[in-house]
Amino acid sequence: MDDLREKYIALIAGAGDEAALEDLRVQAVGKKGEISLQMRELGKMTPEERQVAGPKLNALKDEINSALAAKKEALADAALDERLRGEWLDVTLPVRPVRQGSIHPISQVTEEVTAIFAELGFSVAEGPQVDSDWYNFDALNIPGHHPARAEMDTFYMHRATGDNRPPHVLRTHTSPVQIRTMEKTGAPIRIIAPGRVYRADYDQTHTPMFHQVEGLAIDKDISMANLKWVLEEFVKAYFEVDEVELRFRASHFPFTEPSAEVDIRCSWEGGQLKVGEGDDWLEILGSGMVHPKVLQNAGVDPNEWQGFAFGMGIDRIAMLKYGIPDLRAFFDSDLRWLRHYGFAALDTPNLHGGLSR
Ligand code: 2NM
Repeated sequence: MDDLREKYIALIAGAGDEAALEDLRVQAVGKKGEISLQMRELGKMTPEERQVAGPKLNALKDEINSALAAKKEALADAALDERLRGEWLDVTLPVRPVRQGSIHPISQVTEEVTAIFAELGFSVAEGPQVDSDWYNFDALNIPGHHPARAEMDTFYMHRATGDNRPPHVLRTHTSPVQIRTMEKTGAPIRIIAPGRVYRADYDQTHTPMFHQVEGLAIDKDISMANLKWVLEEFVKAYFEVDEVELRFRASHFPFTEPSAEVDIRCSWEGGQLKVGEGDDWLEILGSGMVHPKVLQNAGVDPNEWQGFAFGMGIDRIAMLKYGIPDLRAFFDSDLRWLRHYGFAALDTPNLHGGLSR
């Protein structure tokens, strides 16, 4: 019995895996194993011999079973350790260099413009992109026969058959936002309204959806002089130059009186735009003093208040600043184009860090 014990304890200790251990279990304590065979011998013994040998055999069987169980657990632990060693990873390592998303130039420029006007005391106003023709046209003193209202320029929303109320439109400018703001908050006002606008037009220089930013300042003593200063500050900050020269050309808009288109002095040496120097003029925006009828329509008393307004194309000033030649590329969703012109996702434009780092 001592030989059996020694033999199996040694074999179990040396078993390399669970399969080898199972073979040993069958060989030792299985139905036809060595211990079971010894148990069968008990029948041939005298009762005295059996009383000594029986418990010893049982104890041996228990001992081998516990040795098998302990070894099985040790093997499982070793297997787990081995697996963990293989699967170890350092969660503090930096991430793999994945290609990161980038900011679309139109978003970047919208942020830049917003940051500049925020510094000048203007907050951002927003409104619906589908609006009534009252807010988009009538309130702005644009009469029913005006060419801007023509079917071919404006996207009209269809009504259910039999519904004869006036149609809604996709806003053709962000001015309806200014009207809604005047109605809602009253004067004084300093806001800009950036956003998408829609016109039924598509060629090299026009897309049916584009982006505008309009500004509005209403107070008791606002004049064209204030408009000129604000626009000079804006142009200097936006093009990141110290000096600019603006040229106001008399113009006509239904919603302003007087109205002016504004050019900035520039040069195009070597195809590269330089703002503030040279002999060329670049048209960048339209502006004027808000028409008294428009103030009236929006519930602001024109005998008490007056103000300036202006509007410009975000897409256009983005092309100018970042040298983007083709307007249509803005909306092609071509990732190669975006990787070329896109901006780092985390550096939001602000005036202190430099707008366009
Ligand atoms: C422009 C040019 C001139 C303008 C006017 C208004 C409002 F609602 F206050 F009357 N908002 N924007 C305006 C004035 C827009 O875009 C070329």
